[in-house]
Amino acid sequence: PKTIYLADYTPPAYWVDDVHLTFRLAPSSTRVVSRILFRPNPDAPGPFFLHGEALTTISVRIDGQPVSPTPVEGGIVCDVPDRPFTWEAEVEIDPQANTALEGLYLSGGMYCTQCEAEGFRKITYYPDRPDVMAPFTVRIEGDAPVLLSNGNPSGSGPGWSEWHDPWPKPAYLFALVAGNLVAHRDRFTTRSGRDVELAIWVREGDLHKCAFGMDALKRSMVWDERVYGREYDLDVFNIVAVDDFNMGAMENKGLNIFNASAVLASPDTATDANFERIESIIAHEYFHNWTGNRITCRDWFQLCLKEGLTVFRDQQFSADERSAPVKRIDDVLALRGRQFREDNGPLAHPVRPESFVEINNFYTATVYEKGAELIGMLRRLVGAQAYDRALQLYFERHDGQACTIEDWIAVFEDTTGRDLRQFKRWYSQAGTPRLDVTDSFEDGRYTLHFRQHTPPTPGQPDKDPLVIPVAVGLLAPSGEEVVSTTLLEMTEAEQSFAFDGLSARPVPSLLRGFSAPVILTRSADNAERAFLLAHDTDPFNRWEAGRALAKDALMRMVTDGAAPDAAFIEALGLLLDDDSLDPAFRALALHLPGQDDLAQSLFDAGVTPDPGAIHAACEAMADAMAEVLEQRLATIYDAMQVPGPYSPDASAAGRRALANGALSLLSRRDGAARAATQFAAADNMTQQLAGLAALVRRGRGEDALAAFYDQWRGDRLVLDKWFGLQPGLAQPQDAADVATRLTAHPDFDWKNPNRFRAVLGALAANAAGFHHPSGAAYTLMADWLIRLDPVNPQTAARMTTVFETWRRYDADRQALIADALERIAATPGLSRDTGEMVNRIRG
Ligand code: BAL
Ligand code: ZN
Repeated sequence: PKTIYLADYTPPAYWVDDVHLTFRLAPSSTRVVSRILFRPNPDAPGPFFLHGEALTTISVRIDGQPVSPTPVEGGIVCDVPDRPFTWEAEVEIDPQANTALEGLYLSGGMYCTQCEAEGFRKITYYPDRPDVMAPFTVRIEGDAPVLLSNGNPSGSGPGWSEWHDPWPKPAYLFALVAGNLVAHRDRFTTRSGRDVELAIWVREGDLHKCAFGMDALKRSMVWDERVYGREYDLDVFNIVAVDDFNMGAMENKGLNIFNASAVLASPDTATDANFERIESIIAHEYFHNWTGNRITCRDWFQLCLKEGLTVFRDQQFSADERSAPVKRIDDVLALRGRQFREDNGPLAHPVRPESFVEINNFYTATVYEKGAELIGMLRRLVGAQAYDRALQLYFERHDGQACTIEDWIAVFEDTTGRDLRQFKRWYSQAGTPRLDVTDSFEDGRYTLHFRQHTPPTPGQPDKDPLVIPVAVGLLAPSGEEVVSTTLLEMTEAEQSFAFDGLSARPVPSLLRGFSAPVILTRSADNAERAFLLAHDTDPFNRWEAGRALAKDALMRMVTDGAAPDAAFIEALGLLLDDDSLDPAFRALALHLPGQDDLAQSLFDAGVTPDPGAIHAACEAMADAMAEVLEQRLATIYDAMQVPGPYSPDASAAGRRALANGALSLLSRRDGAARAATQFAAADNMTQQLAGLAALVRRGRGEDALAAFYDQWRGDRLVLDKWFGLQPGLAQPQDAADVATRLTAHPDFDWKNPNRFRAVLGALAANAAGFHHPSGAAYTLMADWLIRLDPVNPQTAARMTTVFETWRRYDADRQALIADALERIAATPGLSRDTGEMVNRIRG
């Protein structure tokens, strides 16, 4: 397979001025008729090439005259006139056979599309690249009652509908949906007075699950007007829920298509976490209308231009709608859990990669989440007001264009006069920087010494110093803050910053709010951490101090056989008792660090992690916490019960999170009696699932699992929870067996990405189970990846990342994983997607 390089980018040889498509829908023989106005690009003359894959050509004409294009790899070439001309083609495609869920496919009898990144070429011949933008008119003929496409409806009758999208867009934003759907409708009036009809289209039985998504959409529309000055620009905004979908959702112009799990929610079927995720994904896709659609990417190497920015915007939205500190902690947990893991392994790549084999493999935590961190750092460095001005310039200057990171950086340079060349290294340099800190105090002067260092990553042995914004506060020994949050700008490999006029050596609170995506190393002692846990004014660092204490205690248990640290548990108890603290914040503090996170920290400290020992340490720590804090936890459990009907709002969700954190620990003391009661009495999914999880964890879940299955077997999204919970919570020695049994279950519809991920993804997330020395989970995973790959390469390739940490482990585990990877790599006909991933992971 061919590697594609950013350095090889050339502009398109032909522009498109207008697109007209007619679809005659039939499950295995859909006809697509295209009429496209092309115009040669005088700045980049070249052959006339159109992408096309799995298309049966019926006819092609140029300016009405039949022509015979020549098939070439990935498409066709054709002799064309040296002037604007009309291309007309009729092709036949087979949506029913399309299990890859890319292009036009059928999901439960409903036609839908997914074109990002390169799916449009499976629909018709076209320059399927994001820098070719055009207005589209689409006519759909089919017997489904609902026929949708992008833009505004421009006509309809029995068996047909027509749509016109006036905003020039790249083909990856094309969408079509046809099916037996019903709408949850609403309206929105933009601040300049445009009336917009809103609809969420679902199967009839899901109509009661749309209200929250609609509310989130309207809140997103208001927020983008208020915060970014961005208004919606069509008469309709349609969202469709689809069962079979590779991603979370897709921002097609005016017709967002959502994985059902990312939009459908009712109190009885969705957890608080589901509601929160839905709110953020609805916002994310809506915000793409400006950051992605009106201004798109020149090429796929610039993916972070729209994704990093849109993630940053959806994070800002959630922080405004909910608790900002809790949101920041959640986002950093996700960043460390997924992006740091990626950055520290064989799949590390820059936020703007320089090459790829299959672009679908680069929809990564690095492009998305680290991409968002870069925007946050820029905003911190230039200040909120300059950020706002730069964004307005971005929207004015680039509306209707396909842009690059250079364009993005330029609006900040032009607005602020700053030279951002060094900052731009963040886009090209992979790996998580380490920031080592030491300090000194003399004659009232406190000095912080920083040293930055980014370890080598594949293809990048040497790294240059980055601009690192370090937000710092200083606390006096009394606990009083003597220097409020100050932003230090580190630009050198080593740099010192001094604070004068201090009467005593202060305690530093470093990297407040997690001001840069780095790993901070400082030989802080636990007394200092306990001090910050008690006194820091920065909520993120307060949480961070507690987490550092927990991590230190757990690592000592693993490496030295230490007992659970009584001082840590006592500090945690004080925090839990502090009713002035947000319950959601206390719930986060109660969570022990993840076992994968501990494995990486041990590895970084030069210890080969043993997942079984890590699991045992976490269990012993949880037992000790439950024993010591039992009375407090019982009080909290009772006090945090939320009376009245269920509401997914942040305050109620925070109380439930704290109560359920307490429940999980209390189940170790009460024979899971509270969990059984809660499970039986629950009137919402958050409570029901927390009860079930606690029962399963304690080995008392058999009856509850059976009851849950009987209750929810008709609801695909809830059944995914049932499938995921079991391998996720199984004891290490049982996890592979549990997953094997589930994959033989009649409801294991493995071609559905959500169901596949529910079982295999949950197995991999159970670190001690996945890495059990038997190697059974590795074998099971490889078997299923080999089976899924020819059916759905994109989802199979994504799942290979479960092996990305393999170099951390001992020789026996490495040998077992190497065998699994070797077996996948040797599979005849392996997809480009999975082939690239396995090769990169093997290194
Ligand atoms: N553009 C792919 C899905 C998303 O990031 O919104
Ligand atoms: Zn996105």
